[in-house]
Amino acid sequence: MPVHHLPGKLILQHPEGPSAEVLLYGATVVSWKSPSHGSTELKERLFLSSKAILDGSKAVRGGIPVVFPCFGAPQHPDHMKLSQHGFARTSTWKFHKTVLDNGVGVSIQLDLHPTPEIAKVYNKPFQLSYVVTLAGHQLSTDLHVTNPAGSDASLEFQALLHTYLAAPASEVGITPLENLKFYDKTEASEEARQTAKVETRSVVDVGNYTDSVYEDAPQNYMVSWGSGSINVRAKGFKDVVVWNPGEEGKKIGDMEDGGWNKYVCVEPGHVRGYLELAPGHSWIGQQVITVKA
Ligand code: TA6
Repeated sequence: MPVHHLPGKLILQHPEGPSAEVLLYGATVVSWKSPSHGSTELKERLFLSSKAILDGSKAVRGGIPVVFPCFGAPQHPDHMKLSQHGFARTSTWKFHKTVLDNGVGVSIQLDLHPTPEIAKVYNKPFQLSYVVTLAGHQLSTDLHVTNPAGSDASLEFQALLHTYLAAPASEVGITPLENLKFYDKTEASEEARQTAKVETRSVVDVGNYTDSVYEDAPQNYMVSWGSGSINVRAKGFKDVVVWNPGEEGKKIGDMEDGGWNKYVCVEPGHVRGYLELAPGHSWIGQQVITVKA
């Protein structure tokens, strides 16, 4: 089960057919092909806009962008020079090693450490590692954040895996989010966007423009539609974001025509409040995506 090294990207190839493609740019997984159970037909499980810019000049519209150290527009004093969703998804990571290649799974590690480019917008010590693991019907992505031992202060950050799951948006239902507190970013006023709501639906759809930040979520989600279902399990990510722009997607320059009908973003993250690491300490946020049907 080899790992193919191509210019600027890695391809993980499973002997039974599944594959994943990871750009060094942003450590962005841009493709994951896996069969449904009982079938050998490989299906693309992630959405990647046909208008996505892949030359390293802009965050990728699709796949699994890595969001660090801030989610959304920066608010923390350490983050005020950053762009939306931070610098991890727009930095070039380095291949560190093949972690596992045993015929059952293949796993690679990419690293991101401070660079002169990052130092222009962020001056805190950090070390990131990202481990991508491909198995027969599963893809795992683990983000490791370390505040180096020599650092003289705590590291405060947010993190999220901005996963674009390929699915017919008009048919999708996400469970279990009922009774969770959430913040609705589609509200017109900042005050309304900061006012907690409670989810009353047993099955959440994205038939309309949806941008919901669920706090203290169960870290185990089912994303289902007519013919398919995907399980998303998280660890270390206490919140989850559900996003689909609907017709608002027409305003997104690198969104293909009608692209918003082809995905739902289910994004495990720690985005309400900040994680804090003392010098020498680490944190791991993990997402395991499994094809169920
Ligand atoms: O995760 C949802 C979200 O924060 C939305 O508000 C929308 O901005 C989306 O991320 C995409 O952000 P981007 O910076 O990639 O255009």
